[in-house]
Amino acid sequence: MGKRLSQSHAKKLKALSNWLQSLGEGIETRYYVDTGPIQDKVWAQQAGIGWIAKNGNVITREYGSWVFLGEILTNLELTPDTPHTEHCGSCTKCIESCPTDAITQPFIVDANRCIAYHTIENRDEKLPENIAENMQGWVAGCDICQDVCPWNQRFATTTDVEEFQPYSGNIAPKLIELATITNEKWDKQFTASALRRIKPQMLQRNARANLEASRQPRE
Ligand code: B12
Ligand code: SF4
Ligand code: SF4
Repeated sequence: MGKRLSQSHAKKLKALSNWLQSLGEGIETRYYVDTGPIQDKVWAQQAGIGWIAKNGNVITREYGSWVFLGEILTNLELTPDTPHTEHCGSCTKCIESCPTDAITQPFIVDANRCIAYHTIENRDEKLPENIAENMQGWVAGCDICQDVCPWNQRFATTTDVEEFQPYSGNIAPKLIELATITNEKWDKQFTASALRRIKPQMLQRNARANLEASRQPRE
């Protein structure tokens, strides 16, 4: 995932950090939200928030895997929660649904085969063939292995936090427009958004790969 998450997550962590520090003298805090060399998922499971699932994401009972993970490091003595147990059971839906076979074994995602990696992080001019041919409409990340997950389909509730809603102008953009997006339009459309990690040239490349794949006859 990109290093630049929406500022609203950091704001909430900052407020909680400030409150923790106000509890006494000498209390130190440091917070991260996809921003530091720290294993977000491992600590989420240890803290009882959810479990690391076969699709590589942490699943919570309340919101499924539709959560960003953040943490605060502190010297404040706290009573730990119980680590979460794993509840994927015998399900393998995510593994079967990944169009590029990126989940090479349960719990292991091979980033080199993952559409999310290539759309967000790969800066090459061209995408590898097995990715370009199987994008299924994705231009910024990929949620297929989460969309098919029963925990997301059946149990996840939608957030009521206003700042976590998507920017209205960014919902369902047209591939044909993204394929030729100018630097100016990109700058205007993706202000202060996690999507800024995907530079205009990358968005163009990703959109074009989708358009080309939809023109190819499937065998
Ligand atoms: C690098 C990274 C990526 C990379 C690489 C992921 C990968 N699996 O290699 C890419 C760009 C592909 C990526 C994609 C996505 N990411 Co990302 N990503 C990260 C990041 C920055 C670090 C994860 C990491 O590398 N950890 C270190 C490695 C060692 O851990 P790991 O990959 O989880 O591996 C564990 C197991 O897989 C296992 N393991 C790994 N390799 C091997 C090998 C063997 C032999 C064995 C036995 C075990 C094993 O052990 C590890 C420890 O438990 C975290 C943020 C953070 N700081 O934690 C976000 C994070 C994991 N990403 C996140 C998100 C949202 C996504 C996407 C959904 C974004 C999107 N919509 O496209 C996709 C999902 C792809 C997927 N199915 O996992 C969220 C997940 C939220 C959640 N509910 O869990 C995180 C936590 C960011 C955040 N703070 O919210 N991501
Ligand atoms: S994010 Fe997409 S490409 Fe990556 S493992 Fe999940 S389904 Fe496969
Ligand atoms: S689809 Fe099934 S196996 Fe994959 S993460 Fe969800 S519950 Fe686990």
